[in-house]
Amino acid sequence: MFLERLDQEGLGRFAFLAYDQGLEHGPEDFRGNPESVSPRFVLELARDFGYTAVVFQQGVALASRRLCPEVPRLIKLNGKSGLSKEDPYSPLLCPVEYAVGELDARAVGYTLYPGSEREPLMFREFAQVVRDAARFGVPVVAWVYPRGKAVANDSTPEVIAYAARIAYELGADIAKVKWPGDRESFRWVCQAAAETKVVLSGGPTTGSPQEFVDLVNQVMEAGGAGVAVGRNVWQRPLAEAQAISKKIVRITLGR
Ligand code: FBP
Repeated sequence: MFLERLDQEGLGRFAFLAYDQGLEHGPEDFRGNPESVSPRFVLELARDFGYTAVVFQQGVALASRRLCPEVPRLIKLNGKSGLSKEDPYSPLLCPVEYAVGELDARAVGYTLYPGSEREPLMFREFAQVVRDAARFGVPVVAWVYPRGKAVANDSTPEVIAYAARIAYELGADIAKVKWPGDRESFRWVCQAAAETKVVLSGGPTTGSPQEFVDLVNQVMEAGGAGVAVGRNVWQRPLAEAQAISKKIVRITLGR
């Protein structure tokens, strides 16, 4: 519901620039391109190339509220560091009401780890997020990453299709999932998600920018609704980040 808050042209396609890795992975992710330590780097790319939205945690959103205010913000409501090795739980840190009212969220996001021992907690929190988002009129993006001791392999086509279906069953507007290995598997992932749109989660930076561009092409050919990409853009130096952004936005949004 309310996808028009993000997608005023009604394209049904999305290009998100994810920038929550400082919390999830730590600052090592920024080391190769120190300019990316500041959210200014991604905000200017999003503004100049027309990404659908940037993805920020509450703190980054607050600190950068006066930078490029015209760039839509997708506020990540839960999060965790990468330091714990337990079965993952990513707690709700920011209520939908605060994200919309104070941070001007055009959409909200939440990471689910199906298969984790703490799955029930996250499912309950997420179900509440879906209801709150409907009340405040914003769409919900679910990061769905099956993970934990019970999940032997999180990248099989079956597991990723299950992830996409979970997003649909719980009421997400958009599911963000990992690459299942090939285009035909991704097609099934998109079908399994029924009305929920499916976007690709970028993953670690590929050797060449073209490798990632090829992946984005396959996603769109398979019926995907776009990408939510981070490192494959902002781990590259500015000129390369600009060049790949131009291609990503052209392939996904057609502009
Ligand atoms: P990338 O494109 O950099 O992979 O970002 C996508 C993303 O989902 C981020 O939003 C998140 O911080 C990160 O990946 C989580 O990655 P993981 O938990 O798989 O290490």
